Amino acid sequence: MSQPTIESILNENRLFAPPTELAEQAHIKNLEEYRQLQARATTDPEGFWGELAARELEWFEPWTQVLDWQPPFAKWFVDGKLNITHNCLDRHLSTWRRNKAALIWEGEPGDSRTLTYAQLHREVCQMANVLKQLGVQKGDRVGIYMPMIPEAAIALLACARIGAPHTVVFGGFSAEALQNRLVDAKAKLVIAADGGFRKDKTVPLKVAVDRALADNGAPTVEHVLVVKRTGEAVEMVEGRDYWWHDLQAGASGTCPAEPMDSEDMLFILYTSGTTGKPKGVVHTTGGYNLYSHVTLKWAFDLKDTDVYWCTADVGWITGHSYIVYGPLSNGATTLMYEGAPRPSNPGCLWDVVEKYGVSIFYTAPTAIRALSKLGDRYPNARDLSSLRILGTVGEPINPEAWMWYRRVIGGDRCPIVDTWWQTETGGFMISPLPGATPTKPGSATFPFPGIQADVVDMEGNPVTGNEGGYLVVKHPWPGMMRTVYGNPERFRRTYWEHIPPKDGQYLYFAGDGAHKDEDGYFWIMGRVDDVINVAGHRLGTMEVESALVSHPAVAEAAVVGRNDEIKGEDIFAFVILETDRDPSDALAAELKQHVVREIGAIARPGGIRFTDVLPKTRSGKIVRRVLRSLASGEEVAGDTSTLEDRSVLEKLRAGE
Ligand code: 6R9
Repeated sequence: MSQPTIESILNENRLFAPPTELAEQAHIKNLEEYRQLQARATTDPEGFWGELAARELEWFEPWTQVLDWQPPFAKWFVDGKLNITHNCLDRHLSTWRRNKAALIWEGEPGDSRTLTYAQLHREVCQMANVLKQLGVQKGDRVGIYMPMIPEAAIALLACARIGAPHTVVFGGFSAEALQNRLVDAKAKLVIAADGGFRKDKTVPLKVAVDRALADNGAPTVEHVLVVKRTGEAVEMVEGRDYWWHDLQAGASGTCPAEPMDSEDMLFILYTSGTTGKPKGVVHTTGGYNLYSHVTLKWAFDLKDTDVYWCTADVGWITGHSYIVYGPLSNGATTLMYEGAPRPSNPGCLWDVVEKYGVSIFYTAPTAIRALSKLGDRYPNARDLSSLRILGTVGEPINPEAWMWYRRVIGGDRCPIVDTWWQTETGGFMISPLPGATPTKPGSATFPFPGIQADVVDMEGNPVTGNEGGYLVVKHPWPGMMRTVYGNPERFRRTYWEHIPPKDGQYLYFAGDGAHKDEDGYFWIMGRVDDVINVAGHRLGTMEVESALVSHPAVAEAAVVGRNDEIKGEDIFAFVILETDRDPSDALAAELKQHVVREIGAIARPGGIRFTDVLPKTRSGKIVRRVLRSLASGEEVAGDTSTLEDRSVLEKLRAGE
């Protein structure tokens, strides 16, 4: 083999069967059923997706062709007409769900609101009319820069209602990041708030919008619509800025859903590349509606009786697919929380679970590790018995964090659904089905029905056994991104040209390392860009980090390669200790030995640095690129605008 693959050294054999009672009532009840679906989808993908699209969604006009595939460009449900907000709202109004809670919202200061389907529909229609009144037409892009308040969901849906693609920018991003995205998307209007509450502080947002628009910084933006959230003083520019509540007061609650072509753009969402400017990932209407709907329904076994809570931010794809569109399309109750664990209330998540009787809880490994560091006392102080399924997304989850999640939060009773996917994929790609799939801690298990995923080398040959390789998808799927906004060549280059077509099949390159074990379980090993090359052995970051986290003193770890004259690269580990442990040379030596014991001498960290902070994106992913520079004593290069907290850099530089 001319190109090196990635070696797997993790040894994890625990297996957890789906709970019997849950399986009996699940949408997909056993592995046999999963295999049948998968076999059908593989032999007849168009029949499989076409049937689901007809059964799960309402269409204004039917499609003439399920898939038009001109690699790497796909069209799904060609000529079909629909509106995703009709599927998320209107179709529920003629059923008993009319007065069911669609959105339950809990604000950080303790305020709360519940909107039924009828109420949500009305507010979405009002804002859709306001957008029209401000000159927004079908096809115009709208920027959204908001905290986690109901108006954020309403804003997305109002745009979709009139066919104006939205582009949500994380409320945590800087004015500069906002400006770049508004310029790239040529946004006509921005929906923002005065500010939001986060971790006991107010975060000003309108100020950042003003800065982004100053000196004609985003010349296409004509108006700014501002929700009053924190109540702090903001400057309103005459003729440009309007208060949401002022315009809502005069707006009609009726607004027909614009008939959209299945392939009309629904939204652009920017993902940060490590180099170059962020890519505008484009999703369209029909395929995305179906895919976010059916993945949530099956992977979380979503039922009408569930109270479903995803802790993501709407500025992340997880918020789009699994706080707003997926749950509402299913007629579910979706919970939205403005807050985050904070010094004044470390147990706030469990308060919310108890208060609303949350039955499905979906969060990120970073949160699970932070929560487990706080110990069992906060979750133990609340009644979590309403929970029946737990999910995770965003990074590989270390087996020990998985076990803690299962034991302490799930009471050893709830299946853990580890969902591997990306902004680009629109929805879950590799994930257990809680009634069907026996789970292994740290594995995302099997491809979702209809997804043909594999692990291959650089030539596209499948790799097996302990050998890891590159995660690819071999057949288009309805939720896939369609292009990079304004740059189809970048789309082709980034995702379709790393690995050549194999046997006439184009391979989507996800940029993640993975391996498949002898039972066919997929294990995600981390980003290919982060692979460490030690004396010719290519190691993924996840396995070494998991070995460190399995030591009782370690709460969180991040490993990177540091240049080494002899070995090429040497493993350097950044380690956050459990609250009750102190750093020492003896402990560093013990941790190195621990890694050797767990996975072998090859993975022995050359250096360990104890720290209290790690650089993370707002969605909780460790930014190893930054750590790599720090470990090698180099300047931090590349885009740091997506870091949640840039003061972390200063702290790490100062040796904290
Ligand atoms: C949904 C989302 C995508 C990248 C992806 C991978 C990592 C996400 C994961 C996971 C291991 C999981 N990732 N889920 N790695 N196990 N369950 O996170 O989208 O922000 O675009 O990030 O996140 O590296 O390639 P996005």
